[in-house]
This record gives sequence, C-alpha cells and structure tokens, in this order.
Amino acid sequence: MLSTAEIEKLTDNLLLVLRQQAGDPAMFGSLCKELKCDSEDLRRSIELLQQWEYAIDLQPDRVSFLAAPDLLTATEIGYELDTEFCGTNIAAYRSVKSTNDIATQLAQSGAAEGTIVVADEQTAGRGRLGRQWHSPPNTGIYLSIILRPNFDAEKAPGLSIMTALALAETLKPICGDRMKIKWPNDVLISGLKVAGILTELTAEREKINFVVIGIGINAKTKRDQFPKDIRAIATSLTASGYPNIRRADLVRELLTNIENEYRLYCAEQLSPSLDRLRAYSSLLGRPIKLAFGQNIIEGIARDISSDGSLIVEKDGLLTSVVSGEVSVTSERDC
Ligand code: BT5
Repeated sequence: MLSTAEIEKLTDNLLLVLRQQAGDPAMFGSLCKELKCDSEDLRRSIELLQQWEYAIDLQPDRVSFLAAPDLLTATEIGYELDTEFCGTNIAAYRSVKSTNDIATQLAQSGAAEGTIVVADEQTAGRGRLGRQWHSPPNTGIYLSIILRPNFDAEKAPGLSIMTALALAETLKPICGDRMKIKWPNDVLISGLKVAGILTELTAEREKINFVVIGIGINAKTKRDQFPKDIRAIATSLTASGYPNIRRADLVRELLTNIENEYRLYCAEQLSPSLDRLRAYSSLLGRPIKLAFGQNIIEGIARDISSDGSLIVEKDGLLTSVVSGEVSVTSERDC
C-alpha cells in the first residue's frame, strides 16, 4: 500500500491523465497500467480527488473528470501554466497571516526569482503604511511574488504600477473599460477598489536584494461580506457582475502578464508601456489631491512618467511624485 505522500503524487498524476481525456471516461484497468498502481490505490486517489472537490464521475469500471473546483492549489495554478519563471515554484496555503511575510522568509533563504506564495485566506493581510487588507477565505486571491531585479533600488517604485498594468491586462477581457488603474497601486471597477498591490523592497545601500510584490484581488466577495468601513469603496469581480471566475485561471493569466511586463520593465522601465498605462489611468486630466510624505499638492493629474511617477500640474508648474495617496477632488474638468 502506498504512503500518504505517494498517494498524493499518484493523485496529481491521475488528475493530469483524466484531464487529458477531456471528459471521456478512462477504464480502471488501463489507468492502473498507465499510472503503475493497483486498483486499491487508484480508488484511494479518486476518493482524494473527490475530497478535494473535483467533480469526478465514478462508475464500477471507469472514471471521468467533469470539473475542477475553484481552489488556489499549486496543482490548479500550475496546470498548463506557460511561463518561464513566474510561478514555476508555488507555495500554496489555506490560511496564513500574510503571504508577503512568507515570501520574504522564502526570499531570505534563497528562493528563486518568480517563486509565488498564494493563500486562500490571510489573518493579518496588510496594505501600505500598516493598513489592513481584508482577506476572507474562499473568495479572494492573496498572492506574493519574489523578484530579484538587476537594477538599483531607485528604479523599484515603478514596479507597483507595472504590476497594476499586468493586473489590468488580466482583468480587461473580463471587465472591459469599467476597469481602471488608480495610481500607484489600485485597480478599480466603476470607481470601486477590486485589487491592491503592496511592493516591499529589501536592499543594501542601493543594491536590491529582492522585491516582494503582494497582490490582493477580491474575486468572489459578496457586497455584504465587506466590513462596513470599506463597503462603499470596495468591490469584487462577482459583486461587479462577473460571477463565473475560477481563481486559479485568473492567477495563471496574471503570472503570464507579470512576466511580460517585468521583462519590459527590466529593459526600459515603463517607456514601452506608457500609452497603455495612460489609457487605463483613472486620474489623468482630473483634479486631485496628492499626499506624499509630509506634503500635499492639489492640481491636475497630467501624466505618468517612465519611472512610474505621477506628474501633477499646479499653477502651470509640473511636479513629479514617485509614490503617494491620491483622492479626486472634484468631477469638474473631467
Ligand atoms: C493596498 O494597500 O491596496 C495593498 C493591498 C495588498 C494586499 C496583498 S494580499 C497579498 C499580500 N499579502 C499582504 O499581506 N498584502 C498583500 P493600500 O493602498 O494601503 O490600501 C489599503 C486600504 O484599502 C485599507 O485601508 C482599506 O481602506 C482598503 N481595503 C482593505 N481591504 C480591502 C479589500 N479587500 N478590498 C478593497 N479595499 C480594501
């Protein structure tokens, strides 16, 4: 009889074989032959798949794969993932304090570029400046990716908006023009926040050791599941009218887009992406209030520069700000 670890391996292989059959039933005998196991272990594997909520049709002598559950497991994310480095190592958890903390620990112990940490729930998910990120189970995507860029730390701030661009490219086929990027780290649907990004840098002097980019996406949260204090500003894909989301599919698409955008960024920062960023921006041309450090500037958001800064015009003068907090002050001039 196989050990638990061996059964899990067998189950992964069984899943691959069943999926390749695309709904056609597989005979027990031929499965045992192909997977080099006996029928008892095959049955244990099938039961395990059913426990994992895979829809499997089990007949006395045959078995067919019907549908995969909406789980953020390494198996589901890795299935047909076609990237070179983003997501080739996946650490998947049911519940963690913060995926950024785990990714930081993994990076400190040498994890490769592109390693991701993903969780179904966070008990201490965080945003920027110590703020909270509401991270309930079974609804969201909480993902951190480790990058080891070869450029100096001063070029790192643009990585947040680069990631927002990758998210926008991922959500655009679902949400179309309702989806916008709010500089520097939010993605909105019809003005409500559906995703946020937290970039954390570990550097010595000017040399980057590694960067952890944390991404939180509200996929299936119902409107009344948001805490009262964010209900008026937050949304999810489901709450915005897109209920048929499989989170693992979304993560796979996102990893592909992050890899593409990161390659561009390493070569030329945001220069090749500025037109797309401008088109996705929720701020350009609008009157805004921008708080950065101890400063506040009120003016018109005019542009985004190739390092990811927002360019604000006030009294004919242009100011470039690398990171901050923006609110739109009025709908006049839009
Ligand atoms: C962010 O911060 O938007 C960054 C969020 C990053 C979360 C990911 S999840 C995976 C990884 N692991 C972590 O621990 N974090 C990252 P910020 O711009 O500071 O926005 C935070 C503010 O957004 C809060 O103060 C609330 O007002 C609001 N907020 C909190 N939870 C939200 C949610 N689920 N959806 C929409 N808005 C939320």
